[in-house]
Amino acid sequence: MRKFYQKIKKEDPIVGDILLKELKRQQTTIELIASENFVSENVLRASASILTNKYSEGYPKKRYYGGNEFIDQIEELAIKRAKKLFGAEHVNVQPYSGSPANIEVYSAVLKFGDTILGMALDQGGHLTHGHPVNFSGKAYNFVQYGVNKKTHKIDYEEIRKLAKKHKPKLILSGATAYSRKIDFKKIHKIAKEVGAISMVDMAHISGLVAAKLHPSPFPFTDIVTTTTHKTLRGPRGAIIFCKEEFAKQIDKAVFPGMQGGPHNQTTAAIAIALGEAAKSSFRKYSKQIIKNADCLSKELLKKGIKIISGGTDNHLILVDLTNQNISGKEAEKALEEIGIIVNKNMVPYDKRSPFDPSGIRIGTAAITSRGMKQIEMKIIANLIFQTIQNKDNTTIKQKIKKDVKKICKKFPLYKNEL
Ligand code: DSN
Repeated sequence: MRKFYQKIKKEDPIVGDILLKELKRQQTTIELIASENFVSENVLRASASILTNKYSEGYPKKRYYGGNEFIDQIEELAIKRAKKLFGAEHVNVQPYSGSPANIEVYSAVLKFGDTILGMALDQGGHLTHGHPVNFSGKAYNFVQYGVNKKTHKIDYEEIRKLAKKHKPKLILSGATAYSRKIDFKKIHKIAKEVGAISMVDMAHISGLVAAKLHPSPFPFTDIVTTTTHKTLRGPRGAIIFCKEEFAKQIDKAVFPGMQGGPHNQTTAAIAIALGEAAKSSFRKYSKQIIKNADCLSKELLKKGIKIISGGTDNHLILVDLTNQNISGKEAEKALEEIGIIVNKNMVPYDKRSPFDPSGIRIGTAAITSRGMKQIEMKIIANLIFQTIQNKDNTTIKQKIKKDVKKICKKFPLYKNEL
């Protein structure tokens, strides 16, 4: 891998040097961003492949450019694997990423101004689930639900009440900062009670769904979106799945409605990732992600750190720092200084601002890809705790930094030349 980037450095010293530095950063830090992962070497190879050279607007066998024989094969394969892995009726693998995928769904089945029920960002949702600064919140009339004030879990009765009151055309579930299982079936039933389309954005948990470790939104949900680079461990991209009745509208909304040429190198990498996710080793890996998150969460709780909803069922832990004399922003910074990478995050009913919220969000997918297990989770929990306690003590932080490097060395990342 180093050699690969050293070659770039010979021709373009500036870019080559940045790539080498980023490689070292990834190799020598503990990556706990809940939406990130480390892809396999084959996914990486395909992402950097010659398919980046090709234009192929349209869909397999219906392209606007010649020369797409092999591009058709790769896209058809990705579609076939996605259908099989999740049990979906129709699949579109062209969305550039999760945000465009969501907007493409809204534009496929709704009119501007229509009402959508979605989870608020500061309660665990996503920008594209109706935040006022996002296109979704400007173009559609979003009504937002959140989590219960006491349990910090989704309150399905609240969703039912809001659905009955506002009669949305679409009910959206899925989250970016919610650590519990989501009852997609219950939400689908509510949607049908009020005549709404049901939609699930399963981006964070799609790997766990593929591994049958989280209740699946298939086959009943009308439309499902996912990014491919989180627990699914693929390249940066997205997929839209839908029932056959929405297929034409969805495909039209993606191309030509929103996008131009698909990123074929990404499609190839998605096909590889879907192939990997169908293997029994992926289920074992996904089980370990959950075991690691559970262990890390319990270790932090033991140290008196508050965890939103009291624990986790998935890959994600939302840490509430309000009793720790440190804000989310300060914690993110102190942890980055010692080589542990997290993101500051709002906690439900946060009194602080999104720029300096009360929490941090932690995920275990990336470190599980490196091979770390419970024994490392105990050490990492202690390193997080020590850092939070000693945020201004440079000597202690220098020592913790050495411990982080030691763990990283034991779990090498991208040592092979690709
Ligand atoms: N940015 C992603 C996340 O961190 O959850 C969602 O798109």
